[in-house]
Amino acid sequence: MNTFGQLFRVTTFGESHGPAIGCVIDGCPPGIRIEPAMFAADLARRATGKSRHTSARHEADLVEILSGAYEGTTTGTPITLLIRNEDARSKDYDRIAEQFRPGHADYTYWHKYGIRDPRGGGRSSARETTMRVAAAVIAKHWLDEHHGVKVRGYLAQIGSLLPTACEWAAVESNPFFWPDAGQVPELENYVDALRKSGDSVGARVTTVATGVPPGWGEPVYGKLDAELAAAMMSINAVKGVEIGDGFASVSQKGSEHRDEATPAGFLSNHAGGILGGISSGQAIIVSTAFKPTSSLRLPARGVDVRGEPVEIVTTGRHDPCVGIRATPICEAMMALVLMDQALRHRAQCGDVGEVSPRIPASAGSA
Ligand code: EPS
Repeated sequence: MNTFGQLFRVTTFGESHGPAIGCVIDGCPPGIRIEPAMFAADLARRATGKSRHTSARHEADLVEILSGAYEGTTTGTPITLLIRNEDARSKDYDRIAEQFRPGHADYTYWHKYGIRDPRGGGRSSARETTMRVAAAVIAKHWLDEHHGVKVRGYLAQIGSLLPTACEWAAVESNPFFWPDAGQVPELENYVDALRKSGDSVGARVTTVATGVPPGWGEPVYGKLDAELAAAMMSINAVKGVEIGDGFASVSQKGSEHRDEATPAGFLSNHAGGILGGISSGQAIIVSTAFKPTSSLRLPARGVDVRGEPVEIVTTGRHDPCVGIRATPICEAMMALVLMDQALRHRAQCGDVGEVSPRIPASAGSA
């Protein structure tokens, strides 16, 4: 399954070391401005080679629009976006072509398909996330223009390091998307030491959507929170997703967890902006856990395709923490879910007007 969404349907294709990666977006409304330059900023935020803290692969990530647009505007027909791969170094993968990296999808792809593209991990590479970010540029633009919805994220934890402050202004000023500018030197030292040691570490990304009106989502199958969880889980290396207080809700009392309100606004946001699978009008808050990268130069015990024991060492250009550049990917998946749910809501409930005064969203962002 390489297709995501019901009305705003995104299909991605391509391998990390193939000639190109791309996507087809079907069901996109007509009349949206679209030009190659508008993809550059978000693709650069996600890309490798932008700092010493991520993989050194250098891709220009230039988007070609092959269909679905006329004179810079979407026409309602399928949009095809293409990015050519220009800096693949496949020889890095020769020595592990017949081995399974411990903790990597090498093993499961092999047993599922009986064949795999070992070059750069093929489609199990983080490179696949590029097209999600590209497709979401259109979704982010539409959500903002039509509803004033803003989708943003930040790195909320790396290893055991937690931010000591949370300021949106700091997030885009450092290569980690870290919300506390004062801690960046500490982070740099931490990741430098990690990279030198040859090891990797996990991370947590928090993604927040503001401006979502109450009513988006489905009450049973297709709940907004279920689709957000599935969307985040579909990102390579994700091992956990929480909505609002998530697993902390387990130890809370009902009197603590419920979000009380006055006519001036909600007084808390433990629910993460979703009640009964439907947006409440508060900020939607999703937290996503990334596992440590499994491509390590530290030797590990493993087996090869013949079932023989081997010592596995992965060389090449790898991220010591894939979560460092995962913020734009989580934002993209949130935007794609919201765009799809907005169109579904418009289709079924577009005629339902304001039924009573809305409670202002006064709490719950970073
Ligand atoms: C990746 C390994 C590296 C990263 C890649 C993700 O690939 P390569 O060995 O080809 O340099 O550079 O990330 C990207 C290319 C990207 O655009 O995100 C992996 O194993 O997932």
